[in-house]
Amino acid sequence: MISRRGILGSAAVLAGATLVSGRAQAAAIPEAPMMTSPKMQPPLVPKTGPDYQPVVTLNGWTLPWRMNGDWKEFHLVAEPVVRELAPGMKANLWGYNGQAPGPTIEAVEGDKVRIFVTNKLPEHTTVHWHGMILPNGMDGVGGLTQPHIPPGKTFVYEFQLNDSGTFMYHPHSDEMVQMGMGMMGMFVVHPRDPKFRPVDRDFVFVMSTYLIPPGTSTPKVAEMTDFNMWTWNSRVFPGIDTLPVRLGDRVRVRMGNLSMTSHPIHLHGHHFSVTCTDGGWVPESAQWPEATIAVPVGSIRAFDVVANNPGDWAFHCHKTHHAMNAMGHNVQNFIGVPKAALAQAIKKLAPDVGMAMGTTGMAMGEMAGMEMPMPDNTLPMMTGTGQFGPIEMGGMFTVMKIREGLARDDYKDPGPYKNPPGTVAHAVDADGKQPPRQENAPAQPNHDMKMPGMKMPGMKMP
Ligand SMILES: [Cu+2]
Repeated sequence: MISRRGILGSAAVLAGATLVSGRAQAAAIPEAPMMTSPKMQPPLVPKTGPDYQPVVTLNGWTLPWRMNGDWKEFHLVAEPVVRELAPGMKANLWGYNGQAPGPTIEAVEGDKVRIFVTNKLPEHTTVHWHGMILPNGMDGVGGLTQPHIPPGKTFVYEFQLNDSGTFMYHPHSDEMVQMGMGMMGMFVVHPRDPKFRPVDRDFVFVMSTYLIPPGTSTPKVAEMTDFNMWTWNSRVFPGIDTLPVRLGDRVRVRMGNLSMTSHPIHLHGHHFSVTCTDGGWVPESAQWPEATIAVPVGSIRAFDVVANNPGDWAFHCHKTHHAMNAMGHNVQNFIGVPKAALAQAIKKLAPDVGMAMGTTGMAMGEMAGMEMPMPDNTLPMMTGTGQFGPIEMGGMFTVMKIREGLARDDYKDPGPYKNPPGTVAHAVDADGKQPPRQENAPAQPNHDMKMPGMKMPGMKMP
């Protein structure tokens, strides 16, 4: 189409006429793509422009765009959505283009982006581009840098992406409600030079938390600390996609945190370094090895790891109550308490009192097996099954599955890992007796350990 920009020429646009150009273009708003599935969509390989390794979004998708002259155009629609947190539980959230979080936006360093935002919420909103260096009037802070976008209206943001890196977007209108309802998404800007820190697989997700009382489906957004759904891309275990990786791949995982607390994220079986934050790329000389990295509130941490250790590696938040679902909340500790008589007494007083921890902990019997009746639309506190039994997790937990010979673009869950024979922890034979223990514990540690009686295949006894 003929635009004022075409008449003025691109030099005039670069001189800072973004708003003028925006008005000229507003008559031709691109169609807003929609997503109905909470499943990880394949990476969106760029058909034009510089080449890059596109990201995959856990339980999410990348927002398609169109080129209009030298502008990359996107269309976000802010709206109420129903998001499945895991099979068995749906939540009424607010998000973008059919899902919460919104789709990942991907572009290339140097791109000029034009992002239309249509507000289909019952209240006004804005979009703030977290971490991005842009003109003040494009920063999306309602009242401060722009008028709020009223319900039913479409605004346009235009800016040039001067830096590559990992960023986020979220409202800066009625934030406690709108982010508490799930409005957020990731914004990845790839380096223009494809040789700058390339990776083979690039995963991205944003962390958010909700308080959704058991049996209900709408978050209590006024909560400050006491959340019960700890989510990656508004999904909880066992609903979070696994991260399938080919043995030897260089893998990047980009994690945003728009919840109200920090999350120490731990990957088993590997060491890695933080390579990028929402402030840009970390110089190699400033990186150090880690196995757990805290992602502070309102920040992004991306780490690069060489997937050189095959297996099913747990990948989770290390705050234990963040790897649990709602029923794990406010549970009374009854470890060591014989519970049968107590339960009878409590049932008479308050038939609906909910769950208490078992006499032996939560792992055995009714808790992990979840034979107890639960309210509708409520997930077990700990659930999921692996090849060796119950996994007993919830919330922020998934698995990086590293396999030999996966196809380069294969992101299907490869199933359970086939451990080489003799490499799985196993029971030992104590001849039917109790394994020996030291008889009289000395005041000082005894380093002279006797080794009587145990049969360990392959182990030489002195
Ligand atoms: Cu956490």
